[in-house]
Amino acid sequence: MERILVIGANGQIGSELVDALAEQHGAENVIAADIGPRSLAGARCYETIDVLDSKRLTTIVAAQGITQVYHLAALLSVTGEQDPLRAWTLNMNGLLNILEIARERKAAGKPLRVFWPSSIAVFGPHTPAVDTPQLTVMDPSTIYGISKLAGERLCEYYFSKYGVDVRSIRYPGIISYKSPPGGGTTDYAISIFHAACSGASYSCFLGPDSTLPMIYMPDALRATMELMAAPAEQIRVRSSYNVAGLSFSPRELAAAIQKQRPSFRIDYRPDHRQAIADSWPQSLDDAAARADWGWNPQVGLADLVEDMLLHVSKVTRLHSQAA
Ligand code: AKB
Repeated sequence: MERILVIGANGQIGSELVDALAEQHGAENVIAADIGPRSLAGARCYETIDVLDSKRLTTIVAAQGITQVYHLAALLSVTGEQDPLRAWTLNMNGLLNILEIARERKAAGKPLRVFWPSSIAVFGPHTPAVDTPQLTVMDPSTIYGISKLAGERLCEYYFSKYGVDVRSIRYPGIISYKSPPGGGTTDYAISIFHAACSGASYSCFLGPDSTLPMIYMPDALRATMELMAAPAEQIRVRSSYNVAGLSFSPRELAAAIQKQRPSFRIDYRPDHRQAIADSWPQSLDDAAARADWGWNPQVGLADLVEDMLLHVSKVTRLHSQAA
């Protein structure tokens, strides 16, 4: 039986991952944790944790008999640039605290499997932008990307030096409707649906041809859980896996929305986020993830757009009824 701690449970990924894990492992075995009070309804166990507080983390892991940690707390690419020192401290020291606890638990014969998300932000302007390989030039230009690259090296180090069973995915932009994204460069691909569903036009902060790798939340959750469920000997990459979902530009996404909402209008006003997008890949080669643990994306652009429009419309209707 697994006992699972999800740190960053109130965030975009955490809020959905907690439900998916509860379904698989039983709600009583999933402990949701975040720095503030619980922001989502639900009867499962919740702990208030600052991931920088290693003493409290150690106590909770021991007291709850935790066997798996999903450590999702981080500052993303845009919010990271607003306070680089805070981003570095949170992103690096949070990960180090978890890896140290996993090292100690392993030495005590109580191994802890760790999931930690990396990002396409580990790549930079000199990385091949199309079908970006698993192993390639990495010269990130944001503090977020720098912290994720350093984090990848730490994960591999803790695996090869201490045998810590740490696993990771380089998430593309994740598209979802249940909770808002947290300050990233790929957020436009969510805001655009909220504009389309409330009848507004959308002013995009990236240019029309800024193609980026993206993934729909159900695929992202499946990738995360399949990676964590795979036998340890199959996990040959202990830094972080490229995982591709789909790739599209704002122009292509807008056209797909217009097929279903012909009156939807978009204009383009690139701002400071354009430089970040320009330094990231357009598409990823995820052959290693496919070969090692059977990754296979399922959601294409047309299905993603249809599902997002359906669900964001419902949320928009509920909000306007409540107002
Ligand atoms: C961001 O845009 O910062 C994130 C990411 C790609 O890691 N969504």
